[in-house]
Amino acid sequence: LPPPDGMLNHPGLFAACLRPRARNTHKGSFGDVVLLGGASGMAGAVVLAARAALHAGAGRTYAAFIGPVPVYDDAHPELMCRAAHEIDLARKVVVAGPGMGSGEAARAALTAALKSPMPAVFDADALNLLASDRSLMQALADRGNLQQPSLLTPHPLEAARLLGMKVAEVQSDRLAAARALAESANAVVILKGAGSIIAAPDRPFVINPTGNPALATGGTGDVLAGLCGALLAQGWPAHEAALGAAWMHGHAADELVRKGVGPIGLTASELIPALRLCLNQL
Ligand code: B4P
Ligand code: MG
Repeated sequence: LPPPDGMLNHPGLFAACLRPRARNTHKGSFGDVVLLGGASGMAGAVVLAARAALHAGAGRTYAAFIGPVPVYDDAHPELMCRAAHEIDLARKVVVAGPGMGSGEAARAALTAALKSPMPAVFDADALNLLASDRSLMQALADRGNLQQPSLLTPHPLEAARLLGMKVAEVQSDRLAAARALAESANAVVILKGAGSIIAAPDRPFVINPTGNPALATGGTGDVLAGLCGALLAQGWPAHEAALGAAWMHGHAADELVRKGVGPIGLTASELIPALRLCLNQL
């Protein structure tokens, strides 16, 4: 990606997906996304991902909880809160993993997500579950054969678990690790960290130039996953969604740091409206 040149620079590799909204349009045109996670004690992860999807333009956003279901999100009553075992995944982009846990209910929810014909994002505990079970990993690879796009968003520890390596091995050759994972999962991969790598089978890799250490705080990964889901719901192809999400996530953090909101003390919640600004300015 070219480095940013002011807020209105168009990052060339995903510029074609940045289209103005038609005047005569409605929420059905911007897709449904369901954020699947939120085991007991980890509800915040799925709420952050859902708020990110909402602010990134998804038409309808559902937060589906493995654990106790809040009546609604106080700060964002626009979000529809559901129990994970009750959510109807038909015609919804799924983002599985934020705060999902690793119990039987999480496994059942992930199994359902893997069967969805819609594009899907797998993050956090969904990746850890995939790493622990060959049959789930096979189901993921099968999605690619069926032209059901999958996007994986591992941090280096999650990538190491998926590849059966140590974190140091992943970090010593991040390009090779991202490529190996994209091949074995038959999916688009964002290997996160300073200089996130976007890899996909049969595509050249891309190193994302945006972002900074302000992002090294809890919840920013959940925000990235929600952003990926919203872009997929709005019809972005998986590779472009990965490029755009990684670039905008980092760029929003760079802009916040420029204004003094970080590098110390940036919160994942503050990143969300900055992402909306970035998308609208692009
Ligand atoms: P978890 O407990 O699994 O953390 P999490 O819930 O996934 O956190 P979150 O979702 O908020 O953040 P994520 O990393 O997904 O465990 C984290 C553990 O994994 C760490 O304790 C560590 O052991 C290991 N780990 C994670 N990252 C590592 C790394 N880079 N090197 C070695 N070990 C690592 O998402 C964070 C987001 O912020 C990503 O988009 C990332 O690209 C971005 N980001 C973070 N630091 C950045 C930086 N310096 N520059 C640019 N972007 C950065
Ligand atoms: Mg994470």
